[in-house]
Amino acid sequence: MKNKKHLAIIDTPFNVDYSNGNISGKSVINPIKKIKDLQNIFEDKQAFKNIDGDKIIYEVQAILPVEEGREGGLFYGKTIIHPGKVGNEYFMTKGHFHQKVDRAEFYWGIEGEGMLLLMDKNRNTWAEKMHPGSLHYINGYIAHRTVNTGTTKLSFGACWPSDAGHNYQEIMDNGFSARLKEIDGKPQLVSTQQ
Ligand code: PAN
Ligand code: ZN
Repeated sequence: MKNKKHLAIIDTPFNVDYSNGNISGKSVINPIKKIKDLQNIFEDKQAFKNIDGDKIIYEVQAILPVEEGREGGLFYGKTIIHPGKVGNEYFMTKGHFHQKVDRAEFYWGIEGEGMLLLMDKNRNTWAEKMHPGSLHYINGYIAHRTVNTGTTKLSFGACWPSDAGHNYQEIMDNGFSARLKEIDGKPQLVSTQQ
């Protein structure tokens, strides 16, 4: 059979706009998380109820060139977290361990200011500052959540193995052992452990 790609110059399948990280190309997916999708994520239940459930908290653009769960491929994504707070806790992602828990990931800051919250299996939590140009290696076995601590949108890129999967349940049930709150006008990590 004739190989159609032999000696062929083909169109670039995907493009990234380096001013804002936007991804274009066929089969870019665009899941959106609204406040109503983030039940039990934020601490202040009253402040949570007072926000319109349709308010968009974060959006993802992702390229999944192979089927999710297949070993050997890579996924590429961009996340935008809008600025804002629920009470004094900044808008953030749900956060997850990978389903295949040893799978690692790269994140890199594109726009805005934030923090990458990381937690190991023993529930030790720490945070890395995110800003345009910051680069973060997230080892396997480490839960990760991103937080917009600024007043403009936080955008960051990500690349992760196609068989990593997402374990959201662990975080839904037990959360991280610290929350990022605005205290005295600046972001501070506050322990949730007794
Ligand atoms: C990222 C995240 C993305 C949204 O692509 O999936 O930032 O965060 P949540 O998945 O926690 O809602 C990633 O870490 N992929 O593995
Ligand atoms: Zn991940």
